[in-house]
Amino acid sequence: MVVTHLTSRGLALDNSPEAFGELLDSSDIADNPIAVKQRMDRDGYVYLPGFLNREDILSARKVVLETMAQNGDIDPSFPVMQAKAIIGRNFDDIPYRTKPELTRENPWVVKIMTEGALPNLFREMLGGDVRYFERIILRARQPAPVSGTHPHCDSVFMNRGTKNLFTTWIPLGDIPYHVGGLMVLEKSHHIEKLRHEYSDLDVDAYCANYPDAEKWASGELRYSGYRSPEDPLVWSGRLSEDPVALRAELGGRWLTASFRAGDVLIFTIYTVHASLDNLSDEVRISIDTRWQLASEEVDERWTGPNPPGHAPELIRGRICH
Ligand SMILES: O=C(O)CCC(=O)C(=O)O
Repeated sequence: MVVTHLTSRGLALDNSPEAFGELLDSSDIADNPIAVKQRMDRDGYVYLPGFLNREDILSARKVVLETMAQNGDIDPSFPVMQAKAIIGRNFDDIPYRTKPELTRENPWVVKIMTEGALPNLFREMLGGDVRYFERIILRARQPAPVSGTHPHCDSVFMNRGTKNLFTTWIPLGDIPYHVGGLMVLEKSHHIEKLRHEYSDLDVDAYCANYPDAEKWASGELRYSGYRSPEDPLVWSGRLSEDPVALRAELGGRWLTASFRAGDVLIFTIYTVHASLDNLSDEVRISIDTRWQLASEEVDERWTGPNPPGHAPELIRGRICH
């Protein structure tokens, strides 16, 4: 692996062998769901290069990029599939994130989620009928100075149902290191302190036994713990602002890969992850989806024909200690 000058959140990553490495390629066990489950328990993630049909992924990408081209968010002087960024243009990617026609109604995404390799793997791995969250997130990550995703665990966004829940991160296109793919913090799912403190928090909850509870309940205040520098009233779910310091504190290595269309990275809701900054001249496109047993409790924010997401009516009070 030749990786130099990679950054995350604008900070140079320590690329020494103790601090940084490659995701383990598990394609040799892809057809053995028991082994996949064991590896998930051991490592907190399973990386399956080439597991999905590359052509389906590229078709899903095309649907997304054609919309972005129509909106003037990628450079029209290049072929649409290159997703060339427009220098100096910083668009808001939030409207893309859950847009149904690009995510849960994108026919190629539907195909990936309902046919073949992915549902079969989860069915076998979890030992029963499975479902995925209808709220699928699309990321259209622009080149730096827009930053990679801050370190977090998915638990704080989706822990109102079963915890036996898995994220699949799916690059919609090739994402070599400098385009800024996902990275997971090695063995972080085993860190007890994180599992029982940070991971138990809920981005849509406030402390009902604190004096300002009324203000939270009325929606005047919104956040529950760690403040986001961009909006001090919203907790963004961040575990840290600094992936380099976080790794030094928690140990393990940041693990990533030069991703290709067709790869899938699966991880637990307790696995700390973040992403590299996009140091290229193209927009980085990926989706993230969630899977669980159909028989287990679901998080209402992420499910249903029109998942409400982090809607104000779903804010809850909790007893804080
Ligand atoms: O794609 C990214 O940068 C972040 C993805 C993520 O946080 C997730 O899949 O849970």
